[in-house]
Amino acid sequence: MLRFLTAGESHGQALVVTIDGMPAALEIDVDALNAQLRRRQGGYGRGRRMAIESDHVEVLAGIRHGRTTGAPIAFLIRNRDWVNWQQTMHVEAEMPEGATGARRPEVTRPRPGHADLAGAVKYGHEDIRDVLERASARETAARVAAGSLARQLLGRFGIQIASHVSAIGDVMLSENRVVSFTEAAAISEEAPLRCVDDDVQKRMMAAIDRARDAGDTLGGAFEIIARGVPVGLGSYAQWDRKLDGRLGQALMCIHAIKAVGIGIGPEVAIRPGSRVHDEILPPPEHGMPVRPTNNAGGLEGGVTNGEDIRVIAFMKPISTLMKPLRSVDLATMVESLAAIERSDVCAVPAAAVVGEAMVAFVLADAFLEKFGGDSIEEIERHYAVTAEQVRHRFAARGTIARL
Ligand code: EPS
Repeated sequence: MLRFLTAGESHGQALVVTIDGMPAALEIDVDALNAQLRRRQGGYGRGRRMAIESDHVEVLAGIRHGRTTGAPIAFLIRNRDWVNWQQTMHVEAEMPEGATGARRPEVTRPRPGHADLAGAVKYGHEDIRDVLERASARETAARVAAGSLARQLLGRFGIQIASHVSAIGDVMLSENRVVSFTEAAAISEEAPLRCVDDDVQKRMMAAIDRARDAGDTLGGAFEIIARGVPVGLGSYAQWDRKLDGRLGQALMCIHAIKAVGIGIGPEVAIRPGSRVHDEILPPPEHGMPVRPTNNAGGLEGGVTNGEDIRVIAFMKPISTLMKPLRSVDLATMVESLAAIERSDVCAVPAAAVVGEAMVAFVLADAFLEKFGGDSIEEIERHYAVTAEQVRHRFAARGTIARL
């Protein structure tokens, strides 16, 4: 239903993103969208690039008089850093007159963990810059723009998304600490790592400082929580319609994410069934049965069950190390230290914002599948009919139970 494609190099002129499938007549708040881009730029442990950029979208298509038209939407996010890179990144075959910045040497020593080696071999590049420019996590700015649009569609129907950082390296929230949506949503944007526990956050920052001093990097984990998601998105009926699988893909494809869990995630493998499955209890009055726990993370059989969606993603440490690992210079095939590119020490809080955007996009896609229409008005009608159907079903059962 919804699709997006991005283009752009980390140090090229700009990132572009095209979003197809957004219904007509959705009011768009461009400031709110830019606020999401700003959130992505933050977090303790980021490098100098984020001091250069001030990401914001220029709307090129698909929005008129503040509302979507139903046509594809296109955004442009300029790279301010472009002025420093024109001599290295120019599009023209020959360096154009007046190109600014510095002419940087070719990158020939692949960084372990990055796409450098596999990408250079796959595409036949001598200069690894042709790989790293596109493999860079800079691209996630474009995803946040697309996801934030999806988020505004979801918001129209009362679905909200928040996240929190639960681990940086081996510093983490205690295992049984369940963070509610309200707690995650209340985290101040000023919180350096967007962790709900101040003491843990201080220890996380100290761990980042230690990694920086050692020329090393750190990964971590973050959780995304979506509230207000109606029952019945996704389906158990076919593999590619299972929403947990679709969310897994959407998070796994974020740069540096190596594992994803739904609900209590890998913990399900350890606990007995009696401590994994969420019991189903009669509602106090009428309506859907209630669930005293949400270990399933709002998904059973690949279908939303009306509880909060909870997904956790695990990020590896960034692969540019200031104290580089061993590599091979592909120009000479001699062992040498990996290349050093300007980079972050830790980008987990930024990845969490990207995670929110990707989850928003997948949920909006599934939402349109179930309640779809070409305009907001049409979708509202479909949504209202389904909500009434669910209400009616349980109201009727409640009556029978009382008899
Ligand atoms: C990023 C921009 C990049 C990096 C980072 C994410 O900018 P630069 O390469 O100019 O410093 O800060 O990307 C990586 C860590 C990576 O390995 O690609 C951004 O906009 O988020």
